[in-house]
Amino acid sequence: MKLTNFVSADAIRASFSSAMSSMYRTEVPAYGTLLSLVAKVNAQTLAASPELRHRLEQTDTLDRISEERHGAIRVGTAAELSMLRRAFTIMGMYPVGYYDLSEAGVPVHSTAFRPVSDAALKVNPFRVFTSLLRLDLISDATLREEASRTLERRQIFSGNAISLIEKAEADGGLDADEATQFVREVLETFRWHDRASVSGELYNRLHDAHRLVADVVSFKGPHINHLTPRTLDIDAVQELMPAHGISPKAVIEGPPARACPILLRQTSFKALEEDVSFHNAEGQWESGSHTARFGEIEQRGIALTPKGRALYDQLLAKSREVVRPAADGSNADDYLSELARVFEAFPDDWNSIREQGLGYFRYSVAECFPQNSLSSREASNIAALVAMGAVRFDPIVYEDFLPVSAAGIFQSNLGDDTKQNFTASPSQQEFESQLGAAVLDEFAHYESLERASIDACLRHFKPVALAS
Ligand code: OOG
Ligand code: NI
Repeated sequence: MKLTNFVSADAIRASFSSAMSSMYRTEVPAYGTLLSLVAKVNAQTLAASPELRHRLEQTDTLDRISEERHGAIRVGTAAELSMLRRAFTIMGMYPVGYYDLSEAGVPVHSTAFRPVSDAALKVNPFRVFTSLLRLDLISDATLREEASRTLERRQIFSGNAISLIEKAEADGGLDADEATQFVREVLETFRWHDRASVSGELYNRLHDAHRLVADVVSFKGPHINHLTPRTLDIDAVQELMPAHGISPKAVIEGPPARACPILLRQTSFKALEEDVSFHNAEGQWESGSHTARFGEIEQRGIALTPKGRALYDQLLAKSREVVRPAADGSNADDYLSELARVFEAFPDDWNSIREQGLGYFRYSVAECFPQNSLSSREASNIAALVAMGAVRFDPIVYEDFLPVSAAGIFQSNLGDDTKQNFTASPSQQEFESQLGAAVLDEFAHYESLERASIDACLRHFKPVALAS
């Protein structure tokens, strides 16, 4: 019998996430500053809120917080996207959700590669928001053609990376040496290159069409453009950023501050202007600059049901009808107070959120509950078990992204003058065929997690019910 010692996908992901974080810290030192600031605020928040600490301990999710981050990349072709999917599969990361950003003036559509099972998320929840450029939305046909030829010529993966991906697929895994090499080789795809692969002249034309097109097409690979640690108090970090030499964007994206956090709140610091060089017609290097890489932080709250999400979308749209946040921050206070006012309509205690079917919860058997005090009717009814205190419930964390927030993050980093209109054209089917796989429906997934936790509680109490 052949003995194989494969490294688990979770372990490969954890080591990749950590390698990516070290690389980005060297490339963008402000990201390191942000990491220390977030660690400090998280420690203070936990010290000040024993209840939050207890909840995180009870749900076995305290340890993942300090390791937690997401990154983002933008690729140019279907072939690049589908090879990435194969690489991420080896790290236990699967495409979840479809995001159409064309509606928000950004010519991409996206998914998030992330671990999906509870167990995998606990080991390391690293995720990568991955966007595919939509050249079809660029109106200049000549430019479109040049961009597409440039993209066709590049290979964003090393030969070794591709061989290791193929080997893992054929063998069903990678041994320790191969896993180490795999992490090293795949990391190269995300590295920053300060020498553009196009001329300054073509760069300028791509840039004029849309800054994002220049960012995707002009370089050797899809450099990681930000990494985002998870904070337990985003308002505190936002406020402390300037004192640490980081200037945050004007407003935090997403819902307002609440006692019971919902979905996702995010803020970023502006992309840096970096020196790059372009070759000219004589084949010499000329210096120029490019703005793409930034830093971001996020605070995660409960995953909402379709009903809860519809209410969130409706309230967000309503507040933006009254005040649209200006990029320069001039109306930030007005926007935030309007947002807080409008969101009063969203219940802000866990039980109401649960009873009204707005959010997903994980149910678990309460410690030291005297089982024999239950009737069989009570033991088979989750609502009754909750009401009696036999079962506790904790919010399921939202592990995904929000299109309006993502658009805000894109915009603030593309330069605020670049608001462009594209015809909204969501095309999930096309995206899935470019990806080479279907994306997971996030609502169905959260629902199945909730359902499984309910079933486990009911199974736990069932023997008691039969005996009574
Ligand atoms: C991705 C922006 C979206 C988020 O956190 O919503 C994103 C990008 O700029 O490529 O990362
Ligand atoms: Ni992000």
